[in-house]
Amino acid sequence: MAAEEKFHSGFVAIIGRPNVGKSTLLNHIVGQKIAITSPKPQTTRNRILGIQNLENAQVLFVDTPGIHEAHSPLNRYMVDQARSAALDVDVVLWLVEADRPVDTDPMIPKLLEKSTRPVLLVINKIDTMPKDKLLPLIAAYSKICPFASIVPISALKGDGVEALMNEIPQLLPEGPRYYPEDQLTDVPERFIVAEMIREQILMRTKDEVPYGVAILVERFQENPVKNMVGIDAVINVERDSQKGILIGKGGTMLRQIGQGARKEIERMLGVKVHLQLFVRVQKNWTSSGRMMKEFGYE
Ligand SMILES: Nc1nc2c(ncn2[C@@H]2O[C@H](COP(=O)(O)OP(=O)(O)O)[C@@H](O)[C@H]2O)c(=O)[nH]1
Ligand SMILES: [Mg+2]
Repeated sequence: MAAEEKFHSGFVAIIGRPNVGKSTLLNHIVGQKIAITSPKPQTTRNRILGIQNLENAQVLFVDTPGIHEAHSPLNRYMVDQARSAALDVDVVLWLVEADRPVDTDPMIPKLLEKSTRPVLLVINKIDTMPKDKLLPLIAAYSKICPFASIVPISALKGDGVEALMNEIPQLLPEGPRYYPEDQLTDVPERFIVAEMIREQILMRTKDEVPYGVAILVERFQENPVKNMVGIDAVINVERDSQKGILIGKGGTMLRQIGQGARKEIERMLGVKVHLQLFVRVQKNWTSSGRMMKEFGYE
């Protein structure tokens, strides 16, 4: 028998400031939308696993909330998720944006100092800047930390992602395939459904409204005979005024949120979906540990 190549597996955290494109990269890697994205910061609230199956490796990517100065309990929870993921993995991908000046905030370098794991600096969104600006940017970043390498990419267009992926398996320890080959994530469909509803709210509302919502899927009922799924979900908000905004004049806003989310959910599940949304006020839930826990942020 020919000598078999060793199998590698392990965890790779995708970290960075809010909005740099972490979830966009995760979706591109697994080839399916498992993490919601938006132009607003603090879109991602939880760690989300994306599984990449290769012939000789299984790479477990962990998408994380953006690292920032957090003040509210919910934001502190989010940043804690990211910080612990960064220290808990085999490889760290630190994403920064190409169209921004060099990120000199010491928060992330200080965090990475605590880890002995290799860190790859990923310069994302290179589609938004002239090519001749790239080399000076790489040179400037290389002074910040001893990176295992610096890789420019566009997570949106896919440029450079393959080069980035080629670097990763060799940095992982030898290990088994932890998850079956056809599995893309460990989060339940219900979670992704709730996130897709929240994504529509991020797209369609502004100011503090999207930051005050938590979605609970109360019913997820498969009907194999009709080949459809019935879903009831509650949008919890912090204040009466937010409830009014989310329902909108004559219910138009809630209808738009429902239609947009239903399309995304149907694409994911591959069946017809009947989606019913309700809005409920849970006064100041983002500062209540008990309610945060109830909504899955614990
Ligand atoms: N032009 C461009 N936009 C990107 C790229 N990657 C992400 N974005 C956009 O940046 C915004 C934030 O992306 P998201 O993945 O939610 O960022 P996260 O907060 O780091 O997870 C979204 O509007 C994305 O479409 C990229 O490579 N190029
Ligand atoms: Mg994200």
